[in-house]
Parts: sequence; structure tokens; C-alpha cells
Amino acid sequence: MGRSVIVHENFLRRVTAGDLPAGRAPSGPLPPALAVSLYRSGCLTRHLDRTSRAMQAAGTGFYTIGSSGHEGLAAVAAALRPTDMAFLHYRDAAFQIQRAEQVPGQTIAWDMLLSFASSSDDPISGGRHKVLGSRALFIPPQTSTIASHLPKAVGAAYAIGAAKRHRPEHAILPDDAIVYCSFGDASANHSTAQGAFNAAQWTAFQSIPMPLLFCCEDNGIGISTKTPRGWIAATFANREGLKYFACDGRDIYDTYATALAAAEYVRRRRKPAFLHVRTIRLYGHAGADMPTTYLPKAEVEAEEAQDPLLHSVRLLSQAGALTPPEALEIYQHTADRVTRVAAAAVKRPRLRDAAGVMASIVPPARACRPTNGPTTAARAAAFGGDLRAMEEPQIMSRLINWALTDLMLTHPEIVMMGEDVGRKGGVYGVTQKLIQRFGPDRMIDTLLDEQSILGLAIGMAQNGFVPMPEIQFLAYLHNAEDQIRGEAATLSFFSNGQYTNPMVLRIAGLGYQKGFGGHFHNDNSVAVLRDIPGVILAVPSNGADAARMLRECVRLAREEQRVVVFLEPIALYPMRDLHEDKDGLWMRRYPDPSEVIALGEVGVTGTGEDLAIVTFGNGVYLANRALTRIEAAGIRARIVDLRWLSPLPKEGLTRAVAGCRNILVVDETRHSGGVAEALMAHFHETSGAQLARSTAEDSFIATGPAYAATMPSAEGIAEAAISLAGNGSKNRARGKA
Ligand SMILES: Cc1ncc(C[n+]2csc(CCOP(=O)(O)OP(=O)(O)O)c2C)c(N)n1
Ligand SMILES: [Mg+2]
Repeated sequence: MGRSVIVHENFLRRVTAGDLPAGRAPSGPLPPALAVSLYRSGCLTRHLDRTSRAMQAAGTGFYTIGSSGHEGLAAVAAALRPTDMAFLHYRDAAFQIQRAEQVPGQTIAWDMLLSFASSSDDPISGGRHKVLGSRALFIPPQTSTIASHLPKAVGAAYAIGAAKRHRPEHAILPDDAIVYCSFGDASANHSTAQGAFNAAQWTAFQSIPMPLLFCCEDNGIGISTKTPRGWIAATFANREGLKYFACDGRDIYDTYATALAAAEYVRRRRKPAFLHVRTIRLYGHAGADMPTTYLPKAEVEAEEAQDPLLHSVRLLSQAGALTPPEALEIYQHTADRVTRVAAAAVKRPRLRDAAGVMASIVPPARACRPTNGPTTAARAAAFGGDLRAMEEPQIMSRLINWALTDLMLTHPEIVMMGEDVGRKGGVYGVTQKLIQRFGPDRMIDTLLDEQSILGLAIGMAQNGFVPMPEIQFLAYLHNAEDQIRGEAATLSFFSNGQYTNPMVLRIAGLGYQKGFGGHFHNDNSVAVLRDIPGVILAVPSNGADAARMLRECVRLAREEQRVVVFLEPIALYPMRDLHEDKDGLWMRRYPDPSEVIALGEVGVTGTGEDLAIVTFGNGVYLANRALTRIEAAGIRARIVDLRWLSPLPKEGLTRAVAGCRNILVVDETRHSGGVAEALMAHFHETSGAQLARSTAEDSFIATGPAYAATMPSAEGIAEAAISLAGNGSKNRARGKA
């Protein structure tokens, strides 16, 4: 017999017999009507779990992680406001059900059953996942990667204070809201979680508002691995700046009183707190998991004897709020109701095809207030002497700095965050003077933790900001890439476009830095960014393009709610010359702020039809250097700058190479998993041209004289071009003769 049946039968038998578990008498501020409401939410939670299992057995439901044993979380919900954004642990159905009581017009059982049934009517994910969440209840859905939601909860909490100072157009959290974030006891150990606790403490330590209530639901186990007894209290009770509260989650009176005190502390003091709720886990971890395979049966039974619903029946009876027979009636009535509603829910339509599944990968566009751009006076005040320098060609890092300045002047909701972006102005000076121009509120020098930087950005985006986080070097994105891959990129997908976290992530990267860094600072792989559905990856090759592309990136984030990665080639930041010293050919004038390069618009220089060199970033620079030799060999070439690496601008590429007999792909990223693989496949499928590629080796990058030895060079490009197109051009010449 499954444990859910055993627990159900125990409940019926013990309530009927008046055989209720012992415990503390009810006390504290929980009023009788609310106590009954919490019990009702607990019953609904329980029956939704039971029905979910039945649906899976019948093939009408698909996933059965449950909330049984964690019903006490309803009392935590009741202690909060429904506008306190809640980033929930997957066992928090009781929380969501109780929150629905606080908001008129909710049909919570129906909504959750639609989600269990993976119906496309499911109001939160549109049938993409059985997931908790609701737009009306301020509960963004969470991915199943444990702990990855904690960094953004820190960001959202920070965003409440930031929005109080400068409220962005699309802010949704009230000034006096707090953020709530729950997780399991095993998850509390995850380095991502630890980073988030630390980031919250680090922030609060500086008296910066951090109204964040962490909640650890401690059922003593993670799948089959026990949390050492006492560990959560031992490690969290005395943390700097993180006030600790503890309660027994089986006792709704204790839980409500403690959660109320914790919420009050966070709301008034604007400081973080840690609420430790002792719970139990009924029915094992999920699905077919049988706890008796790794725990002694007696232990499982002892846990089941502590069923929180049995405790609630006792407490309600002792408080005079509800008699056991009344409690039993509610329990059974709820069971009947859930069965009835489920029978209707399983008949609702489901997603069937790829287009349906994919419809929410790209978030919907949103209406934004029109912006006029900064006044001449505002620009003069911000740029000062730089305005005169704009008359002359400049290096890329400077042009990016100016583009950022104009964008921040135009859009007050832009905020930058990263290691050393503020006072120092970035490792390469790209964000210099921005802190003087816009203040520390908009130029946030963060702590040294990439997950926290991206979490801050994601959380702020959820409260209407347009964050532009910076990762100092591409190699250090990998510390935190799940914040983009598993978090930022998926939010629109499985909230059916209802929650978004638009941003422009700036990363300094790629190779060719002479004499600096080796493989740490010259990471030349973008594979981890290119395969994330919905994420846009842009790489400029010169300063003017960088400025124009950045403007489009901000528009894409602000108006179309996209997650954009803007990868800046470090080696091109200071590049002045192309062929020889002081020729100044790689500098550009600052393009007028109205000039934009649209997503998908590729760059083409030259009109030659013998050869198209298709490349990006440093490759564009190298191809331009190689051009003299290529042309001297009688080959008429054009250079195509991809600019937008992902999604691949297929139409633009096809137009750019039209009429070319040969295509040479030059790719500074690695041979395996590099951009060339996609480009070769695209041209193979769409063009009759002869193809060749020149890519980096499958190697890390060395420092010292061999710094560029593993990557394409101007000489190598010229040789590859001549060997590919040399004959072609001779043929053309012969044909014409
Ligand atoms: C990063 C990550 N690693 C592993 C898993 C697989 N996993 C899912 S739940 C879980 C245990 C979590 O235990 P706990 O935090 O105590 O929560 P509980 O299930 O007990 O409520 C694990 C290991 C995951 N979802 N994410
Ligand atoms: Mg646990």
C-alpha cells in the first residue's frame, strides 16, 4: 500500500477515535476563523497531493512532488501580505493556497489541478510544467534547480528600496513590501544558497535596505540524505545581520506567531531574517520514491504519526475553534471537491506541438512611456569635456562608455551592477565616470560573487528596472551561468510570459590580449550562451557598431523584455590602428544617439563576389588586416560581420553572401562547439558557395609570446582565403578574357 493511502487512513481513524498527537496548547495571536482557514488550506493541500498521485497513476497527471507534511506553510502565508513577492520552495502548495484566500476572485484548486494536468489552460505555466506560481498572487514560478532562486530573491528585496528612491515605470512591488523566499533544509547547504545569505548579510551590514525573509522548511532530509540533527539551527542561529526565528511547522499557532514576528521584523527594520520551520515529509521525496527503501519503517511510521493535519485538529479543538467531527467533515468535503474539480480539469486541452510549447520563450513586448532622449543641457552636464572629444575618432571602450552614458540619461530605470564597475570604472575603464554622472544607486559596486551579481539583476528586473550587470571576464560567467541559463532565460517560458527579467548583461571577453591573462582572461568560447533558447548574444567588432548595437540591446530589454548578452572583445577596447602604427583605422566617431543597428542586421563591407569572409568580433579586425593580401592575389572579397551570434541572423546572412562563389568562415571561438559549426551548417543548407573555415584550436589560451597561437591570424585568414578562392578568381578572370 502506498504511503499516501496509509496517511489518509490514519487520519480518518485517529480523528474518529479522538487519538490525536500530543503537543503544546494553542497560544498566540492566531484568531479562530483564520485558524480554521489554515486548516482548510492544509486539507486542500493534502487532497491535491493525493489527487495528483491518482492522476499520475491514471495517466492524466505527469509529476507528483508533494507538499504533504508542509501544510504549516499556510500559516506563514497568512503572516505576510499578498503583495510580498514570494519565491517558493516546490513544497509550498499550502502557502499558495492560503495566499489565494487573501486575494478576491481566486479559483485556486481549479488552477492547481490544471497545472497538474499539464493543461494549456493552466494559468501560470500554460501547461509547460506542474509548478507553483501566480501573477495575481505575486508568486513567480520557480525552476526545479534547488537554491537557484535565492540570489534573485536578494535582488528583488534590494529592488524595493531602490524603487523607493527612483520608481521605475514597470515597478510592481509596493514600497513597504518584503520579499519571501523558501527552500528545503538540504538546499540551504547549496553554495548558491550560501552565496545569497551572504549577499543579503553583506548588504544589510552596510545598512542598505534588504527586506528579505528567508524560510527554511526543515523536514530533516533531502531525498534520502539526512540533514544532521540540529544543523540548521547550529549554522543559522548566529549569523551576522540575519535574525533567526524558529517554530514548529506542525503547529499552526506557533508557526503563525513566529512568522508574524519575523515578517514584522523584516518589514519594519528592512533587514533580512531567517525563519526556520520544522516540518515533516510525508510520502517520500516525489513520485514513486519509497522512503522505506532507505529509512527504517518504524521511523517512517513515527513521522507519519506526527501528521500536521492531526496536530491541527487537536489545536483547533483545544482552542474551541472547531470540533474533531467538524474537522473530519471539512477534510472529507475537500476530498470530494478536489475529485470533482480534477475530473473536469483533466478534460481541458493540453499543449501538443512545438509551436505551442515555444510560444512563451520570447516574452511579450510591453508598452513603455515614450522617451525624448536627454536635453542638450543634460548631455552637456553629463559629458562635460567629452562632448568635444566626440568630434574625433575614438577607441571602442570610450565609445561604449558614451553610449552607456546616453542610455542612462535617456532611461532612468537602467541600473548597472558588477565587480568594480563604479568607483574604479571597470577593469578596462569602460564604465569610468558613470558613478560621478549617475551616482552609486545606479552604479552598484557589488560583492565578489557572480551569482549574486546576476541574481541582483534578475530580481531588480522583476521590479521594473532595466539592469545592465557586468561580468568582469567571460571565464567568470561560468561560475554563475545557471543564473542566465536556468533562471533568467526560463522565467518567461514557464510563466507563460507573465513574469520577465529583461536585462543587458555586459561581459568582457574573447582572446588576443597581448601579454595578459592566459586562459583565465582570454576565454574564447561562447558555446554556453549560444544554446540557451531566447537569449540574444551580440558581439561588436568596432566602437561605432558597439554604440549602435548597445542601443538596440537596451531597446530589446526595455520594450521587448529580452535577456541580452553583450560580449565586448577586450582586445578591441583599446585598438587604434589596423595596418600600421598610428594609422588610426580602427577608431570610430561616436554615432549620433539616434543611430541603431537592429537585431539581425549584419554588417557588410565590400562588394566582392569571389569571396565572403563571414566573421565577428576580433575576426572582423583580422579579416580587414588580411584583405590587402587577399586583394593582391586578385580576389574580390567582402567582409560580413555577423554581429548577432544568437539567434543566428539567417536572413541577413543569406542576403550578405548573395552572389558570392566562396565563403570563408573565420571563428575565434573553438573548433568544437564554436560559432563556425552553426555558420557552416547554415551556408551548407542555404547557399551553393564553396565553404571553408578557419577556427581556433580546441585549446585554452597561453600567456606570453604564444598568446594568439591557437586562434586565427591575419596571415592564416589570407592563406585560407587564397586557397579557397584563388582558383575561383582565376577562373573568373579567364572567363572574362
Ligand atoms: C542543483 C540541484 N541539484 C540536485 C537536485 C535534485 N534534487 C531535487 S530535490 C533534492 C533534495 C532537496 O532537499 P531539501 O532541500 O531538504 O527539500 P525537500 O525536498 O526535503 O523539501 C535534490 C537533491 C536539484 N533539483 N537541483
Ligand atoms: Mg528536506
